[in-house]
Amino acid sequence: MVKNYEPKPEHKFTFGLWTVGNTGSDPFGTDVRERKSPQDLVYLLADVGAYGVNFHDNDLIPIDATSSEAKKIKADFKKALADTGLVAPMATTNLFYDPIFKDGAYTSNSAKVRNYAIQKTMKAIDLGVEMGAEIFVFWGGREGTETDAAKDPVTSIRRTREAMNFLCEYVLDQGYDLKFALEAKPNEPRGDMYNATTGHMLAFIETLDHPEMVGVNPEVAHEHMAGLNFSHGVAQAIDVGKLFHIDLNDQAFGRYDQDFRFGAVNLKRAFFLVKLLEDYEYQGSKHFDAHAYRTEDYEGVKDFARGCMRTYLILKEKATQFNTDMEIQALLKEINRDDKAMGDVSGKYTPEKMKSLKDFSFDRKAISAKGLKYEKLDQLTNEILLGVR
Ligand code: GCO
Ligand code: MN
Ligand code: MN
Repeated sequence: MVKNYEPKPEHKFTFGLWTVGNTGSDPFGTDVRERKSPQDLVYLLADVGAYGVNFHDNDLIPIDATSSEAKKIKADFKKALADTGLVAPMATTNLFYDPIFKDGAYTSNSAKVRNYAIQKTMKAIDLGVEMGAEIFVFWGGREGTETDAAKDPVTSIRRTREAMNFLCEYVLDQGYDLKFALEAKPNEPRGDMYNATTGHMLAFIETLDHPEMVGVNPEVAHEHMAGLNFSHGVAQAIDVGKLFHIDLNDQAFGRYDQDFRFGAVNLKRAFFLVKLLEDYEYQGSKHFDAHAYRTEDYEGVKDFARGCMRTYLILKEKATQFNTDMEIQALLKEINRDDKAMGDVSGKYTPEKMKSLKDFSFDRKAISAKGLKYEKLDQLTNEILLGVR
């Protein structure tokens, strides 16, 4: 049987202009691929079967473009979307590239820089909405420090809150149907960045004036850079209904920001992530925020993009296999078996339950003597992934 892992619109696979448009430069070397226009990147994405394309304001319109240049670029981009049927579900602001943001945007010590950043974001929101975006991502690439002598961290958090509150009101005032998704990263390019993980972001969101408008955009590489289990952060976001968007890629722990193809480094972690997203029927875009190796030409960029989507779909199939494997399911059932004796003592607090729990006699030794069969469960998982089951 020839398996079909063709990406389809319902999978909602998206790429940023900056991902397939990455020219392979790094701090040690210049471009290895020629720069392509936004519309050419849309055609490339259509060619590999993607559903949508995301962009920073300046991926589409250079920061110094005149209004007539901007008009032409927008028309060309819209034509490419119409020609290909691709959508542009997410947009964002570049608040890190231009030297004005060398010490941050919303957290800069300069009131002019902070307000320029808010102005730039409002314009980026207008542009995103014009192209059809429903999600607006905030990644504060320069919001942090190299030395904490420079900024008071509490003030920085308060400044970020002030900016987010202002921008939420802006969206409401314009009557836009747009939600915000905050993306955490622990470091790079700054020495340390504020709200460093998805967990920090989730806590911060609850302090905003309109928390209902704001969720998270967790990224695999960013939590791996922090040495964390990505699926656990995503689970926390799912649990509180805040997984508005996701950045899929891969990254070895303890390395620089690698932005590898999804599943390129740690297939098992990728598997548990896909399984989590599928088990909980995540409905948002699956955005691949990654780029091809520097060794590649544009054929290699297409291999990279196809590989991201194909790996996701293969792992999705493996998740179904895991969920229907009789031996695995029997083990899981046994592990999670209801314990009738606990019915009267657990659940929501009542004085009666509390009393029965306090009086209950637990056979500690018998409970701990039982093996849990996780070795077997994990080996069966590996065998599914290795394709021998
Ligand atoms: C990074 C980030 C960015 C953001 C992008 C959208 O590590 O550079 O992941 O790629 O996702 O700026 O906000
Ligand atoms: Mn990243
Ligand atoms: Mn990202």
